[in-house]
Amino acid sequence: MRTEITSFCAVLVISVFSTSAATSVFGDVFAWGVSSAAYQIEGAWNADGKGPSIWDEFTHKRGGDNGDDSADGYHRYRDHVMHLKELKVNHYKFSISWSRVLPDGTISSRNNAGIEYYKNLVAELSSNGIEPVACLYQHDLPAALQKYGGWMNETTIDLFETYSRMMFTELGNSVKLWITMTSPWNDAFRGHGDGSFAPGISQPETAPYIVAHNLIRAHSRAYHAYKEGHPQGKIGIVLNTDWQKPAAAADTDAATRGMQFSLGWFAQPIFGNGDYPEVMKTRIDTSSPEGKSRLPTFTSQEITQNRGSSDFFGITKEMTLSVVDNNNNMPPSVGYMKDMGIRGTVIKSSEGDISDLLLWIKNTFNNPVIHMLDAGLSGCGTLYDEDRLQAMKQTIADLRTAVSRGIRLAGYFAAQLLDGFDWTEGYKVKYGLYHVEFGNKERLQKASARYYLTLIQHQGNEFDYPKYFVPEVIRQKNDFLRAKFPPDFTWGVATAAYQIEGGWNADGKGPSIWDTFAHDNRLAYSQTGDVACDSYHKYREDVQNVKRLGVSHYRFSIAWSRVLPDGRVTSLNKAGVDYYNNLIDELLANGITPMVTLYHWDLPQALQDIGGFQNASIADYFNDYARVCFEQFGDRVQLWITFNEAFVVSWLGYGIGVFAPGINSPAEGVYQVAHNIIRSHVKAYHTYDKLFKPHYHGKVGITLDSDWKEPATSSAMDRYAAERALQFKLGWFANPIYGNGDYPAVMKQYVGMKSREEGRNSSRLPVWSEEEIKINKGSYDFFGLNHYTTQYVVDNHDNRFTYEGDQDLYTKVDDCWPGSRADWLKVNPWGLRSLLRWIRDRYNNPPLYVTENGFGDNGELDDQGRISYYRSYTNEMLKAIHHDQCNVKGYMAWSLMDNLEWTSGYTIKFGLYSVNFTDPNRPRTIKESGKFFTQLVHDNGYN
Ligand code: GBH
Repeated sequence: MRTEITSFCAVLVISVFSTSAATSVFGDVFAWGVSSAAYQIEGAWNADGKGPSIWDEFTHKRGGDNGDDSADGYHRYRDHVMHLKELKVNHYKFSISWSRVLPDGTISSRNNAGIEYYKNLVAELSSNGIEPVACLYQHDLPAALQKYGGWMNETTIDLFETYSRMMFTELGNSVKLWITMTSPWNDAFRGHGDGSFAPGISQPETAPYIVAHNLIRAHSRAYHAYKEGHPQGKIGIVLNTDWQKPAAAADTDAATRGMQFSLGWFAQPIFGNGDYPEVMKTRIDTSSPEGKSRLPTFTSQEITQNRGSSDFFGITKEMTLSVVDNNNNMPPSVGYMKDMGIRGTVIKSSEGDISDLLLWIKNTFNNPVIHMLDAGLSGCGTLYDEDRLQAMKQTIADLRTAVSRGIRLAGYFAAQLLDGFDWTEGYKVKYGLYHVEFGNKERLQKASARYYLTLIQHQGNEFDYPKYFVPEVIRQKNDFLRAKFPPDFTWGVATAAYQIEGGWNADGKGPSIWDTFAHDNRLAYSQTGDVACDSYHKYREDVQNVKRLGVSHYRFSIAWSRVLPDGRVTSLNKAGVDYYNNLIDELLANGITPMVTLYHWDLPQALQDIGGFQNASIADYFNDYARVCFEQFGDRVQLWITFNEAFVVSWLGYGIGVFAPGINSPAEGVYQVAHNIIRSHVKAYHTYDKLFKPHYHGKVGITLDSDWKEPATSSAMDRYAAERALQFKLGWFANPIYGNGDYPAVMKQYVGMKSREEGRNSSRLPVWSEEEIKINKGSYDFFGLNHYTTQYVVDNHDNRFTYEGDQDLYTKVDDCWPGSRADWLKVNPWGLRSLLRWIRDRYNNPPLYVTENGFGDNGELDDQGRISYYRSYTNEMLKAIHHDQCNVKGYMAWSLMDNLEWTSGYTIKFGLYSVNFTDPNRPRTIKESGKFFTQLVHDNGYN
């Protein structure tokens, strides 16, 4: 009975499977492949006896990027095969580095280690069911041969044949598909015409023609050599070209000429009549000395050898050009370009280009079997390469059209397996389906890879665009939303006491831990906040500047030790209280609502002297201080923030000590400090709630900072790791206050587990009592969020027993995110939207103020980087409100003006106003971003 059911199922499965197989437009036998090239990914440029190639010499001489290490493919070929399996491709095209197997290019220099490498690669591929496609030559001629002229010298043809024969012998049992060379046009023109490729020769009159001539002859020799011994195997050539379209009807001949000069140059001898295109012969002859054409001539024997010397036509389509006739070509164009007599402008590739190109090949070169090697779209290396994915989708749609036009398409090879060295561009552009982290050589799958593997599963047929390739938030990143913020949305700007006030010891102010830290030369260039923007004296001007922006709110912080010089209520300093009273009154008189932060990192030194936030009694001191502020200012201040960035205080201040008070306690202190900050917040919250709210009706919240953490890959492990990272960073504080009153479950689990591993019998993470959980929970009226940037998260075992190590992950940034003056700040606007959604989902969509967001630069007045930052981040916030119903109430730009950027001193500027710190008057000047922001606030959105 059981067997019957099983076999019934099996039949069912098979029939379903074969139905879909039969419907593939590409037929049952189709090569789905990926391509790579030796110099682009192997690295190990001089390992195990490898000789230098012309690319090694070229890049070393040129300076800048080179392929010395690249993706280290030489040592990591097993990883590659694993990725190929993930992709479910059935073919892999790689190229052999000639000088790895024959270091000086000749047979006498045979290097067994090099041969072994390719044998291992091929064996690994074969044993995993992947068909190896070996290319004998892709641009990396042994440097030793260049000494004798390289491809300018006919002898190279013989040496290439010998080398090829050796490789056929070594690998011929396993490799049944060969490519003699890939993109020889590059060697001819780029290598010898404009000199942008190795060997860097720029002799466009004749050299390209001689080189192409020798390459074609070398190709056909290798072809015949292979066919002698392997009549069953297949061997061909891959040619690269741009698709050249006439700009107007009158340019039709010019466009065809362009195609003949680039593609026909190689294709006509090999796939056509065995000789160069007529148009090349005539045009080059006419402009050459009588009887001495710059275009070499094939002998009749060579013509016979050329003709049909390829079992398939490999084609790489690069750009699309719009071509105009340029027969009256003016200098400086000489030689090849002038002979061609066209001018091409790169235009955006459009649907139909590839199928038109393939149709042209079909009609011009006797309908050959074609393998498409997609040059793909280059990217800056993001893991979410939506644009490259779309380009591949378009290519495949084109290939379906091509097939319907009767083109004999046998395979598609996506470019490329890995990010690698890109010839003229070095590492600036990325083509990989897998991202390579060039530091540790780690590979991560991009969205385009996920697209490709799904495409292969669908055998090239169309399928619904799966949302998981690229999260919706990211896909919508370029859809700028033109809409308004809610009518009651509040706009403001933010500052912090130590960063702007100065007057560090004026009128009875006590020292804070930042005064101590700065005076201890812990800030860049030994700078201090002694004077800063001198806002202690210039607050009236500040208020006018706030007003000029048209915002309704100003977020500033109170310096605890200005109000209570030794931190305790007994030390109340009337002058300090007056200062804030004056500031608040001035704001109100100008129609601006104050939002007050009680603690922006400047603990009274006197309280640090008794342990600061490591001392549990800090909660009482903080509560007393908060009460003083509520008493003194609460009649006019209705928006209170207890703490700014509890994480920074805990980790930077007490974990690794890079911020004041500079304490190093990354395993235990850090958790105790966080615990005490939460206790302090909760206490002060309830103090306000009980004693002040009934009269003043104000609101109290805490400001937490968080970057967005995006999983580096779609793997479950990385997704868990990203969630864990957010829980450790934001949930650490948010879960007790905005969630269930306790630490996040995953934190309790991980810190507990790590503490046990370490041999402790209790967790380094403190435990909340039932009572505490009750009062923690809901101790807020709003959520304050500071947000600046994003990281990718990779799951990773970490054996350090610290707050960082406890998380078992590491983070990295995206090559595509623009940088800023601050190392830590990369621009990734959609991170804000993602984070707002995350908070919405975890904490029941609390009313939220973005209490900081901003961009650091050198302080220029025409600060376009900041404008673009604000424009894109606020637009993502707008999407979060409109599309995601996030309960965002307001937004405070960081910062009103340039100020003391903590340990960076005055080197990094975040202001909407510039401040001249060398002038004792500290004059302020509005920046372009200030004007932009004013407009945004005025419009309350984007029209
Ligand atoms: C905000 O913190 C602060 O609230 C604000 O005062 C500050 O001016 C603003 O950012 C701009 O930095 O490389 O070791 O120096 C945002 C969170 C925490 C991010 C500290 C930068 C620097 C760490 N910041 N971090 S370090």
